[in-house]
Amino acid sequence: MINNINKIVFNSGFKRFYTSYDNLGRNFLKNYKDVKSLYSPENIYKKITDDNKKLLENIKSENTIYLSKLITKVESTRDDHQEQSRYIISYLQSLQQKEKNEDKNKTYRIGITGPPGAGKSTFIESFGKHLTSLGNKVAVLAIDPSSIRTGGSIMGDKTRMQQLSVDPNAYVRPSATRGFLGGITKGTSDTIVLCESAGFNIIIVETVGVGQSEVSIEHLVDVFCLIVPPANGDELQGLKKGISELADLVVVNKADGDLLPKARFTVSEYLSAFKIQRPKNLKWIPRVLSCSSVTKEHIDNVWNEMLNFKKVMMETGDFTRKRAEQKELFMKKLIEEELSMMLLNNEEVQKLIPYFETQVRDGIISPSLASNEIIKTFMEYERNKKEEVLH
Ligand SMILES: Nc1nc2c(ncn2[C@@H]2O[C@H](COP(=O)(O)OP(=O)(O)OP(=O)(O)O)[C@@H](O)[C@H]2O)c(=O)[nH]1
Ligand SMILES: [Mg+2]
Repeated sequence: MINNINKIVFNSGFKRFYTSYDNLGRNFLKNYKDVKSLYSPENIYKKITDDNKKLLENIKSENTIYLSKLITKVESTRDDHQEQSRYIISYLQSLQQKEKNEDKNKTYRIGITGPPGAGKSTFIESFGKHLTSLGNKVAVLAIDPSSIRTGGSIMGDKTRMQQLSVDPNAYVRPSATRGFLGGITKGTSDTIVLCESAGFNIIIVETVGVGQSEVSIEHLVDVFCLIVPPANGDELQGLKKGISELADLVVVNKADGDLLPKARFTVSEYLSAFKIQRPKNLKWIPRVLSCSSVTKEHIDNVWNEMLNFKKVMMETGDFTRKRAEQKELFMKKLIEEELSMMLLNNEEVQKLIPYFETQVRDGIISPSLASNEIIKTFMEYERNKKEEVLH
């Protein structure tokens, strides 16, 4: 009898088996060791619906409508879309992994961030055109945290990247961030995989450097480039704080006309700041460059320095290691995020939260005791649900 209660149905989406609570992890591994091909591309492919398979077959097509439809799917919050997205991305990633074994790291993911108005979009327009003129295929993912509030910036970006938008070797995809935590990164990470599978070898991700967004974008790209406008002493203090520590490359934009002396001053300020700062990577001291996105002067230098960075990272093995670590970290982040979503959306938990909030506010219960009680209730609920399946 006790045994029976302890038994649960384990449903991985691929296979169902019965096990006991005590041996859940161990039995999972034992079962899966025998079935090595369980997560093979072929098996994952079987889980993809015919409609989505059709989109996948055409993902490399000149017409980016198929790519766009797939991106819309991974950005969707609908459960069935999310489930399909997981299979689609996993399938594409395993294909990429296979290809990479033959020809290592064909793609380059570039993160562009910087304060509002620094000229990021204008820079990407000129930089992107430069890259396509060299024979690259460039995808630009513009993430705009302000778009939800203002509703207008996305259109602004489209007009700012007018030439790139119509370049047959470029794909510009503005996307609004979603309200919930990490909504940006999950969709963006999947979108990067989709764009690469569609044949784009350079992926540029633009974010505005405010709040947390630049931190998470750092976890999605190979090189992190900070774009700043020319600034004087006081303005610089604000600019240098925080994200310059993450930058592999600082580009002082708008180095043209009257702004040229101010741009030179800004470059020297950043250079001296990096001299006293402990580098993020011992093999690479962040470079500081200047350019003009309007006159296009020195745009090529920025690209050459990025290639230089890639070369150094490939030689040290950091390039591949970083991508592997990013994926692992991402899995952990998703666990945290999805677990807390499940918990907060649980109807029983929802009944408890206002009660505990009041108790905590009034100092009757400590935050840690309250949070523990809530989690315990949630786990109890989940356990009972599993047992119901058995009876
Ligand atoms: N003189 C000069 N102006 C520039 C340059 N690059 C951008 N600008 C101007 O700076 C303003 C802001 O440019 P954007 O490209 O929209 O800047 P952004 O960083 O993308 O702005 P947000 O997306 O709103 O954060 C525009 O008026 C541009 O014309 C440059 O190289 N030189
Ligand atoms: Mg912009």
